[in-house]
Amino acid sequence: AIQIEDDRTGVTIPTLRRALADNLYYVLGKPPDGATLNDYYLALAYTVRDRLMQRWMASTHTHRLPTIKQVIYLSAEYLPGPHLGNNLMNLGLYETVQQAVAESGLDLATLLACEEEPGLGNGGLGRLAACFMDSLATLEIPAIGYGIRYEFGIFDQEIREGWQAEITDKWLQSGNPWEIARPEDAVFVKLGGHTEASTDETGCYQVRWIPHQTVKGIPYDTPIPGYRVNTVNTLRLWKAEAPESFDLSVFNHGDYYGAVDQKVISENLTKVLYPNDEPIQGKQLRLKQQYFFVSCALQDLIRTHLAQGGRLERFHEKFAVQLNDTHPAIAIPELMRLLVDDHHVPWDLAWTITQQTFAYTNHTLLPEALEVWSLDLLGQLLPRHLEIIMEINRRFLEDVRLKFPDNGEKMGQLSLIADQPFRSVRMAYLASVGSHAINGVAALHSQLLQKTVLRGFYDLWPEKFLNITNGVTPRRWMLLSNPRLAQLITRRIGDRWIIHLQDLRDLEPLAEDPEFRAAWRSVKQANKQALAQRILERTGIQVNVESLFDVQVKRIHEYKRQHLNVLHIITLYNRLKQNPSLDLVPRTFIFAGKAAPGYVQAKLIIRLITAVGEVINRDPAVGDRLKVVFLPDYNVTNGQPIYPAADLSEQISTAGKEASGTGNMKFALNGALTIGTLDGANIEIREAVGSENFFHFGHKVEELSQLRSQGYDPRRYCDHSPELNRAIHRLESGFFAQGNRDLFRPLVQSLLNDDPYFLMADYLSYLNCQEQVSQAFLNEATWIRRSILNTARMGEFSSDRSIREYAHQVWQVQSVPINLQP
Ligand code: 26Q
Repeated sequence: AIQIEDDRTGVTIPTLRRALADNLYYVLGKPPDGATLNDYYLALAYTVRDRLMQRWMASTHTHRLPTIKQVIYLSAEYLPGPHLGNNLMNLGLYETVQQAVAESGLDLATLLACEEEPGLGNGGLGRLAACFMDSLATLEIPAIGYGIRYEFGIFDQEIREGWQAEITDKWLQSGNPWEIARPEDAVFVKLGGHTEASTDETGCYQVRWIPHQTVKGIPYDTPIPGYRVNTVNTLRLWKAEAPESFDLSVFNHGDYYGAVDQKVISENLTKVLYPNDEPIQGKQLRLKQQYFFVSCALQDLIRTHLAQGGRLERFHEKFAVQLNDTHPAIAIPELMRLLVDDHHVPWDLAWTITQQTFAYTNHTLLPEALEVWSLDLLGQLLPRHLEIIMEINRRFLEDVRLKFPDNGEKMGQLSLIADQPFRSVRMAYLASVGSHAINGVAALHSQLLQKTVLRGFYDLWPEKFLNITNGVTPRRWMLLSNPRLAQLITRRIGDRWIIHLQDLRDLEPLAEDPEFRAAWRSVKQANKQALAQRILERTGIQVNVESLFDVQVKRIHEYKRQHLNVLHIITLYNRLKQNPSLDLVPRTFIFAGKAAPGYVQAKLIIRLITAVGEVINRDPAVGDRLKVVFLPDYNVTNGQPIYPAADLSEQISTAGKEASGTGNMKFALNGALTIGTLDGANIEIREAVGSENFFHFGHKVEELSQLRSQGYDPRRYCDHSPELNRAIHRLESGFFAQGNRDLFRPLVQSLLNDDPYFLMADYLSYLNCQEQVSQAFLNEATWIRRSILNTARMGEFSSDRSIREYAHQVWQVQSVPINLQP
């Protein structure tokens, strides 16, 4: 056995201080006096990483054993947030390190602030992947997350003259202490070219794929430790590089500059994350990214499985592979190709293995957000996969025909290939036929999935379908981001809630305790104070901490209806202008979120929020009764102080459009009350916390389809509501745009002419509901009571619960405690 240096594992304050100084000197090559704050951050990160290493290696070793089933999460996006604070917390070293660092003359909070978060995702889906990785490790479930190591993650957002400006994200610029490159585990991925069929010596039909290009995938591993357990799982992200020998000599015979060009082209593959939270049509590079990481992952799995003496017939007994939406769905034909072409497994057996291996999670019903790839593009980039998809489809449609012999329409409806507007592969259908389980992410969403997008598949295989409602990790979203509340709770009910969130129930009786309510209020006020400070620093706006903090933070999207929130604000402002002495409950409206760079209407919504803020915030007649804040650059880091400070959570999407939402859970867990539509997980949150502790409004899904079928006319609502009319008129008049009547015209026109997201139809209900919110806020004791009850009843929205459901109902995997002294 190796004698492990105490300096790498010890956790006493003197040892930690020595380790910090050693890492600074020997890893970073800096003397204490010549070191920057970032150097100290890096040295501390290495010190913490050292303390994960033994557990990480023991976990990796144990998880490879052939008898142990492992979860493989395939996701094009991950938003883990900064690692240092989280890893300190999970290791149980937060306080000790805080003190050690202080004794070395440093401040932990300052060092934590140095970390650039990996913004390797757009929003909910990427953050969900990160919460799931945390819960998998905490539940001691063997897991690997595979993804893409984008050199540039989601852009940083600045607000310039009220508009969003995008700045490239350079998260790797000052070094990433959390990853370890494993060039020895590189794999090669083929692209383009053509296929050749032949019959081999034994008379076996064989297909060879002769690629146009090959790229090399280099894995970078990041440890994902569970909370206070030995399990440390791996997030393995792939970077594309040019394979030196191949392209540089063989294919480019002496063309040195051409060879360097090839290198640049290869390395572009993982250069940048697409900053859209819905698909962009026909981008070849995006398909390359998807195929690249999926092929790297599957080759990695097959190689380690075979190296462990595993047999390919048993692949699905060793690995349960989860597809995070259709982004990795090309994994289905890729596994078929690897099994059939490279490992000579017969088609039928390969198909059984494939179906038993994969499960698919759908995250959207929006028709414009369902991924399709044109046959042209697929055929150019992945000629063999196109053949395999056609063969999967041929066999599938033959089964359909036998099952519904007299129903010719069925085949066209279920075909993996769409004909309109161009011949393309419907990736959700491919994911569905290739998987043994298909789930939506909230109860309503799963129901609608079965009734709409995947109806035909539900009719065929109802047993494949299930719901698994999303959850969030209470470690990052309570313990780490809301330490004041966490401490108050732990003092009263102990600390088991951190891993058994249902224990929060024990807070229920305390909602009646005036002393506890006062303590709860103090925590909220301190959190509001802290957020107010950040608002001042980042925007220069002074907010009233006694006002109701009314918060909407999420990607900017028409279906999420940030502009409905704005219509409410304008209405309150109009009332104030009409009656300056109006007794209005003071509110601070806080927005944050990024708009896709090419989504013009979303960017205009940001401009609308800042414009309304510019007028209202400096109107002396308003005073500190209304403030409107747009906090720039919403991400995990900047989100953490927001949830604990919210009084009211805005979850106001058009019913049927938000698959689940997860921000809604973070707010309610931290004691905010929700104003929300009956959409996504809002419905389950309302059931859990009690309808008397949740403000719901708006049309339901069925009511909206009725409105639609009756010929929806948004202008009617304007005619019937003077306040709505006045709010729209304010917008039209250029009042918030220095008289420029053109600026917000596109928004106004959309609302009056189509209003595809039914803002006009829900306006009145929203306004009335907001009035009830204001009245409720006036009664402090009952508001706090409701706040406590929200937290107390949110236990089921832990991602631990979601992962337990996946483990039992989809993956058939067990916990594997890691023994450090074997
Ligand atoms: C696909 C192809 C090409 C370019 C971009 C994309 C792409 C990228 C990201 C498509 C979709 C996304 C992200 C979707 C997303 O975040 N969905 C959210 O998932 C959450 C977790 O389940 C839900 O809570 C949200 O309701 C859902 O909107």
